[in-house]
Amino acid sequence: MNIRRILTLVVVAIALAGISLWMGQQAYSWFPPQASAESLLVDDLFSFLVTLGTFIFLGVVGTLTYSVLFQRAGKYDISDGPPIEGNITLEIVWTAIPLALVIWIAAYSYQVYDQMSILGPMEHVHLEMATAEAAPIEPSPDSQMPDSNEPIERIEVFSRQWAWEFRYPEQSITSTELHLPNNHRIKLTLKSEDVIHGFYIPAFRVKQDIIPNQAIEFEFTPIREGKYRLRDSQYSGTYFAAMQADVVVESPESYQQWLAQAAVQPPAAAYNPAFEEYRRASETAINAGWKTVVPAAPPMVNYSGSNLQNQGL
Ligand SMILES: [Cu+2]
Repeated sequence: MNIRRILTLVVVAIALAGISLWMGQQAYSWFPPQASAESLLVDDLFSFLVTLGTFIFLGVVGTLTYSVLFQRAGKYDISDGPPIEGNITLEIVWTAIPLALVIWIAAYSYQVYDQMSILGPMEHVHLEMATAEAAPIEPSPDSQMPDSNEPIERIEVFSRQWAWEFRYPEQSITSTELHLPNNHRIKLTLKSEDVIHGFYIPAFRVKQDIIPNQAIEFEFTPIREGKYRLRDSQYSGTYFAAMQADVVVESPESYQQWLAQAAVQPPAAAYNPAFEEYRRASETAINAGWKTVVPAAPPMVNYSGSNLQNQGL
């Protein structure tokens, strides 16, 4: 290969890298807002994967296009190509590069999961042992995670066909709207009373299956005030689509105010779209012929978000 060719290749590679980096930056621009510390980690990982993927895609498709356009055989040339066989260097290079990339992706993903502390039971045991030794956990400067001294809000999440119910055990408040203080570590205990449901808040980039007869601990940190949507990520039956709730992230002061207000409200049945739809369907004379699980009664809560009704759910 002469110098000119090598230079051309280097320039093309740099241009591709630039385009790939730009693509990586654009990759999550259409996502919901980054409302939790975890969302920054997840989006960075996503951006990294898109950058790598774009570089490989453009490299491969570009080479193919170049060959098709500029390396064509002559019009009536039906001879075979040159008999190339065996190239140890090439074999080593095209094994080593993908291997390095896969290890890089795996290490980076592991690191993200580690920072999100969602590595499963083994890892939790490990972490508890670490705190028992009373070793000071030094906050890494590049970490988005708040340090361990921050107060943790413990909230219980009950899922059932088809409703979400949130319980604040210290204040004995129940709600169908999840209120969270901004910039605080949240520890949820996820429980299901019937089938598998999935706890999913797209703006937080967190998703966790909820398994019946298990209390699943789940942590994250909201970092942006606003109203977000909690969805069920596991299909759980007829009125699955109605299984949504509002998540309100507010300043710690407003959160305390909300708790105080909710605490004095007497429990009342919340509007439950699944239950309402089922009731209306069973009132009509037409028998559709299909069976469904009867929705659970509307949750009795101190506080129910009012806007589910307005959204026609
Ligand atoms: Cu569900």
